Amino acid sequence: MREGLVISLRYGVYVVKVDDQYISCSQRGTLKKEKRSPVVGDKVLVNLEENVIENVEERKNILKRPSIANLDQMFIVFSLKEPEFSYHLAFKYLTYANKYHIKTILILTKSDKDISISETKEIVNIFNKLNIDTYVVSNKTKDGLDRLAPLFKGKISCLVGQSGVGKSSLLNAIDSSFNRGEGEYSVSLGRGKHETKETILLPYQNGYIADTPGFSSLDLELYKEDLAKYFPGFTSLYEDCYFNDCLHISEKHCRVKEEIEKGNIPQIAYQEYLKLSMEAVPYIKRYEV
Ligand SMILES: Nc1nc2c(ncn2[C@@H]2O[C@H](COP(=O)(O)OP(=O)(O)OP(=O)(O)O)[C@@H](O)[C@H]2O)c(=O)[nH]1
Ligand SMILES: [Mg+2]
Ligand SMILES: [Zn+2]
Repeated sequence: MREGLVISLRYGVYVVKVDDQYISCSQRGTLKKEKRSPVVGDKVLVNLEENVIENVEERKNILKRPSIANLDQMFIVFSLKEPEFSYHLAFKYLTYANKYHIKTILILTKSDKDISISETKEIVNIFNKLNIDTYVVSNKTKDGLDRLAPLFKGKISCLVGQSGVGKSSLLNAIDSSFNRGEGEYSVSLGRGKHETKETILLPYQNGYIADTPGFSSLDLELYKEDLAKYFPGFTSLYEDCYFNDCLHISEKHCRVKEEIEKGNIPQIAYQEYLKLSMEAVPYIKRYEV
């Protein structure tokens, strides 16, 4: 039995990296039966006589979307144009990562396109105020990538974001040998064409970076309670609200609202919070009907 790292999964076939070799494997039936199937990023034990994954090591964390384990950090990628930047989606992704206790960094791509510098600065300021590091880059001119690339060193990272924002292009821009397929942005659809089909870990500077398929924000499962607790900037305040199930909307003695009134949490963030909270269902509802 040998230790390996799951690099990718497609149609039930796992690619596992054992030392410097990439081996195609299946999983032992009992793993599937016991709902312990390996995912990308898992450390596994491989039986090299049968090319079968026999066991999965304990995980540091596991995400549902994208399906990946043991992440050190998540880079949430948005383009400034084509597709347009969306606060709504950005806050949704950030809350989702916070729910899984994964460190987040925001990347804004396509800075070479015709966009207003003041608008970009405003976006960066709002996220900086919430202590979220934000990088503005161009995968075309490589502007800004010299500051970003060192962050991947020695870590397991993943790039997430809508189709067409430039996740695969970013990887090609930092290392052309990745040779990732780049898709087209469709003006008529208002999105990319889902070029990347599977999550894959790519070795980079003693770490790994996962390229992932763009997915719809509807795939991010968030309940009202998750938003109240894990929305950027809320986590450290939540416990000091008077009600322990405070949703920070109309409750009295709410710490979150105090910080908003003081201007310590940007208004635009709170507006997006209210919209996301309206869209979400309460966790308890799951058990009704
Ligand atoms: N001008 C400009 N175009 C970019 C930049 N980054 C990506 N693009 C273009 O945007 C399109 C989509 O890029 P991809 O890298 O395929 O996007 P993706 O996020 O990997 O998309 P999926 O794999 O579908 O999820 C391609 O036509 C790229 O050439 C950038 O910084 N500037
Ligand atoms: Mg891609
Ligand atoms: Zn509150």
